Amino acid sequence: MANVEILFLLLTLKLMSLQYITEAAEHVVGGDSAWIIPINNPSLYSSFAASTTFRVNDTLVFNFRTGAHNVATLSQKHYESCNVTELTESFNTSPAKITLNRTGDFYFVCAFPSHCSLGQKLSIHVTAGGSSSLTPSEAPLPSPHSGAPTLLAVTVPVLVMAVATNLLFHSY
Ligand SMILES: [Cu+2]
Repeated sequence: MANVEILFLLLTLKLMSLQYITEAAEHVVGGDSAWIIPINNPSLYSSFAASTTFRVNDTLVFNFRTGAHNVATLSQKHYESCNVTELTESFNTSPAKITLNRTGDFYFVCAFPSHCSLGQKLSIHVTAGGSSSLTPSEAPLPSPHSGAPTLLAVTVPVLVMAVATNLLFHSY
């Protein structure tokens, strides 16, 4: 009897974890290259944006040397022309974590002189979350850029072990 309970429990936890993964992901901007002037790879941030799916409630993580760069949001017009005198918001301490709280386009630059025009800029398009309409079996695979699944991979088995141990203890 205990085996059936454990199996059911495992299945429930598995489904819960899948549901959780679809809710929000963390995207490390530029991956290992982080947030820099992309001298050796001018398309670093446009490629990153093109290869990543951004959904509402996902988080962008900008890693940079505090004091050497920053992250600022601004309008599309000012983004295109790298006009860093008209900023909406700026983040000066690394890591800058920015939650994508709406759908649509987001524009980021480094506001240090000439960094934007040298390519330290990122524009992304955010789409609706959609997790509530998906059943876990239909959920997309977690993004390789996401931090959440890594954490879950550790926490879920530990949780399962704890509950399973508890069940076994009570059934004997
Ligand atoms: Cu910079």
